[in-house]
Amino acid sequence: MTKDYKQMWNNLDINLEAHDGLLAVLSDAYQNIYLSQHNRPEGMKYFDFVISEVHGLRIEEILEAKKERRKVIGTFCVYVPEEIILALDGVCIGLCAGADVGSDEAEKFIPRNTCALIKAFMGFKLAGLCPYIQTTDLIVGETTCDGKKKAYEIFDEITGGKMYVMEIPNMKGEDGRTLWRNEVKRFAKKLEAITGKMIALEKLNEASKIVNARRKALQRLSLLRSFEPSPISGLDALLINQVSFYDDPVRFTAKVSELCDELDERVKDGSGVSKKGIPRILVSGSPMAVPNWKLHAIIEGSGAAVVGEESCVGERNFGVILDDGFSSVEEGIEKIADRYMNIHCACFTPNDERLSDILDMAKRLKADGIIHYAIQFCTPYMLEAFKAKKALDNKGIPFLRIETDYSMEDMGQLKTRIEAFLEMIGKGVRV
Ligand code: BJ8
Repeated sequence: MTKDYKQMWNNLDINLEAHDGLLAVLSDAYQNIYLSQHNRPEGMKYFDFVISEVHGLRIEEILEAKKERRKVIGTFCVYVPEEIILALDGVCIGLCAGADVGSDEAEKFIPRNTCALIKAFMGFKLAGLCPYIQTTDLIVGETTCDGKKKAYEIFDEITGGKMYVMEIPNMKGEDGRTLWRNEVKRFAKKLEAITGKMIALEKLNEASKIVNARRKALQRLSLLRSFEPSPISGLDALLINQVSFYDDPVRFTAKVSELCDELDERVKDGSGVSKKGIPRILVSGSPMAVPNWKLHAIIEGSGAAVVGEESCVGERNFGVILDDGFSSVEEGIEKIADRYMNIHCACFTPNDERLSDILDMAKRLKADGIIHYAIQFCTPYMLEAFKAKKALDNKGIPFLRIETDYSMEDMGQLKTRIEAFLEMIGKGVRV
């Protein structure tokens, strides 16, 4: 941290003692997992800095934005249309949900066997550990999985009525699309009401360009990982994707582009972060919110390279570019709604498009195997893993199914399974 933020946290009702403990654990984990990596690109220094200031400088920036009467909108899902938030001068923030904190408190409100991500966002709030939640004017939920849907009802009470829930259809037929378009319109009206502004065409076009530019920068980063050896570690790429949910979008895009220029040079030189010939792994499944680095750390610590994430903290967030340049606000809202319906979350049925996405990514990124990651008790991804395995078996692509939570208790067991998987890939054996 560049300075002492205690007064700011105190004003936000943060539990200072517990928060100090959290930052100490985070800093140790970052040192061990990230800063111990070799041959990292220079451009990662910016992202190291952002992480070191995760509850400091960025919170200060958000509080400055609030002084300018800008509204802060917290989210938990990549279906929330950020363009509309930005068009109304809002700040869009992905809320803390990636660490095992406050679970004792959370379990007073939700069952023990709830997925770690839901438990975490409840826990962060109940334990007074997330300054982002404290800055929000509105928290946007979505009817994706049952766990989130029901947890949002409780979260609304805990946050003093800050929740707003968007209805996401379960199926992508015409009725589902119509429902979703109406939901996006309802969301736009809600934001207009809380900001006291009307969406202007120019602002909507400008916001769409900002979000698209970030998507394109992340696509460029993804493409660079297709080279062998990969010019950046999977851990670093995961971190960049995690940071994309709360950094200022324009600054973030500029920094990712600078980093990609550096990675371009590495590719030209044929240099990378690891040796050529090591197993290349695509991770697919539930999202990994910051600071969930567990699986990547085990895979890369076992001598493989993670070359992509078929995940909402990854390709599902940036894979589809919005058809921007609208001639009316109405056209913009409809195109925005349609763009988001092209995200293939396991909450939809059927969801065969996701299987095609996994196969496409495996091919494009030259993956030698897929590790399917489901957060324990995440029913949509745990179940969809079976269909994914069948689709990959049919193509002869090795597949390993992992279910885990945020705790470190199963690290040894996971490492053993992953090492065995990598060994089989190395011998060209199908799993
Ligand atoms: S679009 S994946 S961000 S809903 S891990 S809470 S699904 S039980 S996060 Fe998600 Fe949007 Fe879908 Fe992506 Fe439920 Fe699973 Fe928990 Fe999950």
